[in-house]
Amino acid sequence: GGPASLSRFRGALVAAVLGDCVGGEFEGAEEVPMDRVLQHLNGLEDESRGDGILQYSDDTAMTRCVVQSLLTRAGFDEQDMARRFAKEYSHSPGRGYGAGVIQVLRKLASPHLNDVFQPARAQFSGHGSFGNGGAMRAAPFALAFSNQVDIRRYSRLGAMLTHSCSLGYNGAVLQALAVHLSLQGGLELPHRPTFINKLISEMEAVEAEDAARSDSRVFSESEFPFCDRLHRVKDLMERNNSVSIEEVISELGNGIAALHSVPTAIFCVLHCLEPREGLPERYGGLERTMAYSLALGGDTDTIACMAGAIAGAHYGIDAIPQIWQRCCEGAEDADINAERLHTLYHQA
Ligand code: 8NA
Ligand code: MG
Ligand code: MG
Repeated sequence: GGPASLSRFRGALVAAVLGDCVGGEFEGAEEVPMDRVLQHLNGLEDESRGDGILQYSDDTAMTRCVVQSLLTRAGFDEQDMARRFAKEYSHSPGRGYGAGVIQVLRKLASPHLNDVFQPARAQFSGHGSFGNGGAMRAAPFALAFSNQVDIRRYSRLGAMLTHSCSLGYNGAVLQALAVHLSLQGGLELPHRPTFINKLISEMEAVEAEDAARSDSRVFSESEFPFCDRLHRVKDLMERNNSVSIEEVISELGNGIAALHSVPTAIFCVLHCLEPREGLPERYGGLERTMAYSLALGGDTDTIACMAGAIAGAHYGIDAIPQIWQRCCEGAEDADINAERLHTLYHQA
């Protein structure tokens, strides 16, 4: 479909759920041989498999809250979004939330809370969380708002409800911008070389802010940490087929920090735009992106969820095997909500 077509909205939201559900199998595993990944994915195609539906985790649980809030309020409302996070957590606390964010979610449930950003600011001795929990739920901001100023502003605020460190919330901004550019056709062949350059120049402005500069110093990162990682993504891309999984992990990371996972997810999508050795020839780009993300190990559900959103916005819904969709809890809801977001996006 053309830029911002319904198919792209559906692809983004459904593939994010898929990445979370399918990636859960390997979350936290240090080494994941591609054989095991392909075995897992092939298993989804076996109608008679006994293990039933794959459940979604915190990534999708919180994404659903973001989506519902943006739709119900027809825009960003921090009180409403915070309430939904708290309610979702108290209803289903066993979805695999990060160890720190649980404290925030408990405090957000208090009816006496005036400043909904305060609990997040109190995390980690006042430094705030740099986890990828803000970025994993950032895609809907790119599906609700059409202009980059709104996307930047609201993806940042949405993340700050739990992640007040710039190394956390700027990961959400980067993820939302990547989905936005993909939705606009930024990964179509003629535009590909500019995709990463645009992200770098956007993040240069984002990371020039005082808060980002001071957080980088506190955590001994370089002055423009996300930009630096995006430059590494570009270098790896230019090396094309000669990049090993080990190098991707050591250059970009596969961990629970936003800095060690959002650029990684972006790399997965870019790398899998073309057929790759070791991946089945029958796979299309979206299937390649999923398989490759899982083979990196580490925070697989979240990296596959973020890569899924970016890739899904590029390939559209028809690129996602229906049999995969049927295996994943929440895929159908995501499809319905994508249509509602598409309407909201084109109304505004
Ligand atoms: P979070 O805010 O609790 O952050 C996750 C973890 O990162 C914390 O528990 C800390 O260990 C560490 N961390 C974050 N900020 C700081 C800081 N300023 N100083 C020191 N340590 C810090 O949770 P989140 O919402 O960001 O979640 C991140 C990931 O954890 C998600 O992928 C989610 O799925 C979850 N998770 C990951 C695994 C895994 O093995 N990869 C397992 C279970 C849950
Ligand atoms: Mg998870
Ligand atoms: Mg995770």
